Amino acid sequence: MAKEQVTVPDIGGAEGAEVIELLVAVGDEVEMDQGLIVLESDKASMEIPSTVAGRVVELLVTEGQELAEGAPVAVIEAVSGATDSEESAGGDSAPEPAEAPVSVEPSAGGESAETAGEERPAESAVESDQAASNETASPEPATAAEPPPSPQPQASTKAGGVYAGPAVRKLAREFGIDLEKVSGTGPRGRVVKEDLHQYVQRSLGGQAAAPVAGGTGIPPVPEVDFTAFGEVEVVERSKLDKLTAANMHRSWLNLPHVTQFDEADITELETFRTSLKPEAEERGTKLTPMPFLLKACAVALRDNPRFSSSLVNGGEGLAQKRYCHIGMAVDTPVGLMVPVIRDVDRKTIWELAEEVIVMAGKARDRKLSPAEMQGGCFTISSLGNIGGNGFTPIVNAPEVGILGVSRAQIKPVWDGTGFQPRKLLPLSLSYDHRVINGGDAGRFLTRLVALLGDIRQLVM
Ligand code: CAO
Repeated sequence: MAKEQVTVPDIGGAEGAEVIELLVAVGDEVEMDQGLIVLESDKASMEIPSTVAGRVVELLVTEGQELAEGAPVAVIEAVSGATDSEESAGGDSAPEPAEAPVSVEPSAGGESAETAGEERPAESAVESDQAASNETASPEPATAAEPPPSPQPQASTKAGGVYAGPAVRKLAREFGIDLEKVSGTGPRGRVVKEDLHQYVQRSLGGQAAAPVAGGTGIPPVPEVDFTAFGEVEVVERSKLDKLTAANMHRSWLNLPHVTQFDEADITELETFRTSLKPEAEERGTKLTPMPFLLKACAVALRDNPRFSSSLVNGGEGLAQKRYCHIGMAVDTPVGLMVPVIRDVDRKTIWELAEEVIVMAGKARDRKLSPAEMQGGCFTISSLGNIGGNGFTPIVNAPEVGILGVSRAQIKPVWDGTGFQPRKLLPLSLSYDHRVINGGDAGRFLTRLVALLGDIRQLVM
């Protein structure tokens, strides 16, 4: 029977992604598109799927190994002649580039979809590149000098319910540390070397001296046996859910958050938008407030460039971004995802309207590539179609600002002589107080409110 070598497909530019889990062992029968291994880069976790149905005859990787595009993963003895590559390229064994799809982890309910057997070339529970680069506790590198653990294909980095790389496991063994007792601060709650250092420091009585900056040293919430109170069903969380949770937790612990609130009078904007609905229909698109919000944010960011920066060099410098890419939080059945709309400042309202629909659709269909979720300068999270008066969004670090948008409502507004019915849009701006001060935020929000109140200014 034909043997096919499965290699790492296009993983969205990720260099040196680490093998964090082997999903199959030699001898296992696998389906086409079934995940063989899980790779984790600083941008994403993704399963590398089999390009053929058959039996695993050789696993060419071990946990902790770093792989790049084209690296061999496994040899599969095909049960039938049909393979991805043969179908698409007349027998060329090079795999199609993986579409790294999101099944949100933010950001996309990866796991449920995963377990439902969705046919995605590579599932990627993606965190923003910025978020990843902001980690104070960086994942331990898999060094070439350190021999990988003996190849045990069934061993998982999640053994015992704990995510940790081989180097960390080795270190934990050497110190006799039970990894289950260590809180992980890496992506997806992964235990990294710094967590072990903190754990040892605390065990030696250094609790008071433990730095708070990395989010370690905080007392864990004790587990409760809820079955003591009634019937309970425990549902496995999706990868996307867990990745989102890790990103949120990291951002919340690392960034001093402040949120400011205001309301924009969008009465005229709404009149204008409504007047364009027939044209939108003719164009086969839909015009919601989102394209106007994107455009207004682009102008406010141009006028308040600190909101387009990120801390670098351990806080010694600020990277000032000269591009205008804005993330848009999308609520999907599997979790929260944040596609990034590029060059917002250079696009028309119609182009943005189209892109909002395309990106939201891709997010919901889990078709976003990692690249489409990276590179944002700022994020908009709109709950306008869902409801609520206001909320305090968590900054998508290492971005420094995020705009929360709630449901617009008609309210009476005093115009000096009487109350007028005006449509008011509640806005909440959260920011990293290490970079943005209250004055910066006040100016940004005031500018945004002015732009949305008089959209003619958007073209100035
Ligand atoms: N106030 C009142 N109505 C609003 C509104 C607001 N702030 N924002 C949108 N709407 C209306 C739209 O105008 C549209 O109605 P019409 O068809 O009559 O014009 C309707 O709500 C539906 O809009 P939409 O949701 O389809 O499109 P959108 O462009 O406003 O938003 C998207 C797109 C992807 C941002 C949105 O669908 C979404 O997923 N939001 C959730 C984001 C989220 O989960 N954030 C939380 C992150 S932190 O956990």
